[in-house]
Amino acid sequence: MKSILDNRPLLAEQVADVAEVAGYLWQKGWAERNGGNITVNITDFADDEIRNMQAISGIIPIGRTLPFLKGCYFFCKGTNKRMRDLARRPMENASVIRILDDCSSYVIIADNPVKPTSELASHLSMHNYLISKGSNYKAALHTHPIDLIAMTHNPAFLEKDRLTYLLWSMIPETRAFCPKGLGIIPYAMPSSFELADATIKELEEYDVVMWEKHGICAVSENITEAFDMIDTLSKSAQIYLTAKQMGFTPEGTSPEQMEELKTAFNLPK
Ligand code: 2HA
Ligand code: ZN
Repeated sequence: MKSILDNRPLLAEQVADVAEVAGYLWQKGWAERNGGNITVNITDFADDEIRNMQAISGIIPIGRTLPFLKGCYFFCKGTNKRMRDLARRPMENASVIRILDDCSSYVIIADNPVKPTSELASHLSMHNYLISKGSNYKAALHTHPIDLIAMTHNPAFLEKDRLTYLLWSMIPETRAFCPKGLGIIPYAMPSSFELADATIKELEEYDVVMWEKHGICAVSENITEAFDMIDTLSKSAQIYLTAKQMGFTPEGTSPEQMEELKTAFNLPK
């Protein structure tokens, strides 16, 4: 079967990276059934032939107008599709969409008419925000990490930057590789515009945000970096949890050690 990836090695590489990350999400137990979603802005790979490709779906409304997405192309995991299937057969479990000139609707152009993720409103709102800020970020990842979600069931951890400092203090890497910390978004209905709006508000300050009692969302230059930030935060959560299971509260690195790290790595916060 003909694929949009044929003779486009750079685009194929992007899709292979998504498939690799989708496999990790499943292996980590963060992607039950159809849990989680991935979108990548692939507009840079849209050559003339892609721009002229016929739609293979009708026109589908986004539900809002996102002016910075005019003429953009996204690779999107399909709604109701499983991460473990995306890992094995990415082009059957995802699709490429074109945002139309009205900036409030899209069509699917390849390879199959797979309707994009239920969290498309949040994902496209995030991409619109990132482009408006001149960001070079192209990837958005939402997943359900057990340890980090469990922490959001404790109201004490929902205070601004409480989890950020706790997780940073478990292992120096977390501060170095997730330097803006972890934003917290109060519970909102999955797939809602309320959740989308709260998410883009927090992106002003963070690259990774928790959706209370639901999951996590990260944006980055590429899907691998987005995954790595969540993986690093989850490692810290695991260290905290392991110490708690051993019967003690972990000491955490001291404020002086944190400050030293901030200076050495030239960190923003
Ligand atoms: O795609 O995770 O938040 C399934 C979800 C919705
Ligand atoms: Zn979810």
